[in-house]
Amino acid sequence: MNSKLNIYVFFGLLLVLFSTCGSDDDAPAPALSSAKAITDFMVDGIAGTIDEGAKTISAEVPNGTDLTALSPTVVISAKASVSPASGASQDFSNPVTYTVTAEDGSTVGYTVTITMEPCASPDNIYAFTYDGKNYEVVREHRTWEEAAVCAAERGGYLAEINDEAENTAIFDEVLNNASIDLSMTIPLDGGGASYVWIGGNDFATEGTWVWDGNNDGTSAQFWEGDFDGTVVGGLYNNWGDEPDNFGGAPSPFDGQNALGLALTAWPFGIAGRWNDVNEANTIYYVIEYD
Ligand SMILES: [Ca+2]
Ligand SMILES: [Ca+2]
Ligand SMILES: [Ca+2]
Repeated sequence: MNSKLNIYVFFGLLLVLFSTCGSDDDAPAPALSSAKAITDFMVDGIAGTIDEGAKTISAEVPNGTDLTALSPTVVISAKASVSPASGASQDFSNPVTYTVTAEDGSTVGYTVTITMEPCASPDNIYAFTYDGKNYEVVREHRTWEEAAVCAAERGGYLAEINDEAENTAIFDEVLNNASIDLSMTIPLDGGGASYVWIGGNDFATEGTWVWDGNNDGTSAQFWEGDFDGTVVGGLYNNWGDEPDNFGGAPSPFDGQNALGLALTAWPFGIAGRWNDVNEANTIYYVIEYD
């Protein structure tokens, strides 16, 4: 092929190119997409409920989840973008707005609210009032500390029994009205009896019994010592022949440091009396509210 022919071919190709471009200019420009929806929202494997009309998304995560660092997966319309990005860690202590930007630049905000499941299911709660105060019996298995944490989360504290009338009222409600299966709330070291947690413990110092039903470390001492011990501050107690810190050192068991209200008799006390039992037992509990 000579050089002259090469030039013809070159200009011929240019012509084809320009005519192609010309025909494109005649067609309408393709519209940029305005699609900007969140179509799927997953957090810790839980699907959020999307209300497309209200532009809200809600999800409930298990109790105990750290709401301050969650990284949801966000699926959006094709050609759109989202901020914060899918997979980015966010603090959901308060609702977070996810802004979706369509290809055409238009935007929409979704308000995402993530809440924790309550620590106690409403189905497992029996509520009653006594002397103008509200109480709840929770039929769920918890260690003493877990029970105290839940009591505090609900705005109360594990019951602090201040006199015989309150002890009788709580005992009667738990035993007769709270729909409790007594066989379901028996700690391993309570002499075979059934119990519910109330707000006393001797966690800090063996034998120093305090009321600390919200487990915040601020407490009033009501007893000092073992079953031969003494009342402190004139406060009420209703021990059986307890506390005995059964199983404490030097045995492998680590003693008894949490307060149970007995619902049935045991070798050292009748129903309605108190016993110290190991705090790791998981039994039902009673919350008191001011
Ligand atoms: Ca009380
Ligand atoms: Ca103890
Ligand atoms: Ca005991």
